Amino acid sequence: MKRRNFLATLGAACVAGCNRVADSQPGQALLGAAEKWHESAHRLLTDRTALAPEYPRSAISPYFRGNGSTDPQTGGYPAHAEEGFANWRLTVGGLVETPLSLSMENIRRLPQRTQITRHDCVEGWSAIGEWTGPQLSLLLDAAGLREEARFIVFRCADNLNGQDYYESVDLIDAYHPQTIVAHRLNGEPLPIRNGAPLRMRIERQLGYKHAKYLTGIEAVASLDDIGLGKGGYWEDRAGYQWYAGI
Ligand SMILES: Nc1nc2c(c(=O)[nH]1)N[C@H]1C(S)=C(S)[C@@H](COP(=O)(O)O)O[C@H]1N2
Ligand SMILES: [Mo]
Repeated sequence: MKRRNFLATLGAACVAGCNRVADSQPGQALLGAAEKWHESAHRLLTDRTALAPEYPRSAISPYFRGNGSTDPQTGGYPAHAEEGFANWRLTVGGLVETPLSLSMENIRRLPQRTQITRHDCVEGWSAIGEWTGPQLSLLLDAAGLREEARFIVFRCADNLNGQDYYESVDLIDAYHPQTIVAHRLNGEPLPIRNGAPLRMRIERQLGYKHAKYLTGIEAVASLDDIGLGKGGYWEDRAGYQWYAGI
């Protein structure tokens, strides 16, 4: 736990204090070096397939706050919300053998995993919640990843300051047993503020990696041509680390 907190704090300290540094050329190099250091140190110190801690029901936070987008007004989202997300679809595409388009019913009928975990946001808050949904690995295996696939990109319905939110992970996190496509929080369908009707839970990564309002899952060989090329909304804009392992 100490090590986990240490690494989380390291990430948090940098994000809070490094925005100005991130704008300068030497700053970029420094952040790049720091990220590489974090990634390799983390690889040495931890087994990336190890499970994140899980908690008893008594530890669940009474209120799981929403952060970032909490009520999207784009991508047809308000209309979906009005009909209780009855016609929401999740696509699985890119470098796969069989592209999928799944209904909420399809997703609810898959084998489910439930886990009580702690969410750590770089802005300095945490919350514990119980999440339920199928493992991402099930969906990827159902679609059949092609050999060239190296990363999984998550597409979202919301738009922050005019740009679509997105995120990505490598295949180690994509196939981690606690990486799930969650549709329930604390036994109820996801509230809108927490990403209804579907959001990622990637328990070995910091909060911004957990894409909410999930519309698509895309297998790619490179992140260069996705968004601005850094692998995520905040990575593109604020110099957040792409590898946000905890
Ligand atoms: N689509 C989308 N996903 C997102 C965000 C967002 O603004 N849009 N914010 C991220 C951040 S910074 C955090 S901490 C968590 C917050 O999840 P919560 O709203 O359930 O607390 O969602 C992450 N996923
Ligand atoms: Mo966050």
